[in-house]
Amino acid sequence: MKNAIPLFLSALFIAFLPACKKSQPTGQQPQTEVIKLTYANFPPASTFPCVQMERWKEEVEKRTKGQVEIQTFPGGTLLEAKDMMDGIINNQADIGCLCMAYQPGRFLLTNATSLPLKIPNSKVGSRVLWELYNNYKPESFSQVKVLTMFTTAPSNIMSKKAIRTLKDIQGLDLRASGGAAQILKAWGANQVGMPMSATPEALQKGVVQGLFSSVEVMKDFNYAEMCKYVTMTDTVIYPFAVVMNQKKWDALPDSVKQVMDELALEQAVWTGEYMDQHARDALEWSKKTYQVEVIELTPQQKEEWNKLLAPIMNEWIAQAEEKALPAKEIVQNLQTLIQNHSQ
Ligand code: DTR
Repeated sequence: MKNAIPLFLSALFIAFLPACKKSQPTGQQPQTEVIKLTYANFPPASTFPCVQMERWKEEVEKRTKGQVEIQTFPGGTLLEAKDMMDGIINNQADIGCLCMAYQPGRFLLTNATSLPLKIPNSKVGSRVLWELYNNYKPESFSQVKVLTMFTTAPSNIMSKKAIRTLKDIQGLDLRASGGAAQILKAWGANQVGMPMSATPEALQKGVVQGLFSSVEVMKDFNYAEMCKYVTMTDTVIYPFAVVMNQKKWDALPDSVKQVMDELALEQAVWTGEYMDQHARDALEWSKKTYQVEVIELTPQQKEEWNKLLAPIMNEWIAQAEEKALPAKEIVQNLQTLIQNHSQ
């Protein structure tokens, strides 16, 4: 009986030893949990929206030292083009990349970047769009966290038949979306609207005779095989956004939020530079690989084509004023931003 108490205490100590060990790792930092996020995109993996997605993923994983892991879903495997915004709001994916032109009314303010304002390239376009968004913080993005924005390079006509004059484009079935669609109509084409992801089939089946977009798609979608002509109009850009579910964003540690916020403008510029270079490369590749003919318009022709676009601006202003937006001020702001960033 005399030894019972120390014996009992030693048994108790031995029993609790493993538990103590678990809660006090010797000299180790407590392991932070890995944050796993999903990122949805609508076009195939080889296209520029997905190339920028992979770059952003890599940078975030590197800069958070592995605290964040991002699983990417290209090709509409998680969310399709037009479902992107609602899919992110409803948390079907944590992050999503969307093309604003596919829902022109929904993203009216930022789609002003698709007006014929002569944005010279994607780098300028991306900076202008990001600044415009930050200046006005449009209602259409109020339910999500915006991680970055960027634009395409200016649009050109890729077609199965040569388009050398305005006469050649009359009544031709050409594909475009959003602001660019208005431009095709103004030139007299029969504009057919659909997201880029639906275009390869439409071209193959002959539903459309060509499309209006930045020309990197000649290579990335192999359109050069079917579209043997590119008419250089260098008109409007298409704006894109990368958005995140608000609750998922709110739950992130401040250090991770800081990494993503610091990456926003850098990513816009990176994507702009990538797009501009890739558009040039794709055109060269198309000429070499499929003997694509690049048709340049004369300065007089350019003037004639541009003249037809004047009413588009007034239509957008009327539409925006109807929604109580300071439309003229927005256009002025855009013009200033384009000028500043083009220098
Ligand atoms: N020009 C727009 C957007 C766009 C340009 N290149 C790609 C590649 C993949 C998806 C979309 C886009 C368009 O015509 O849809």
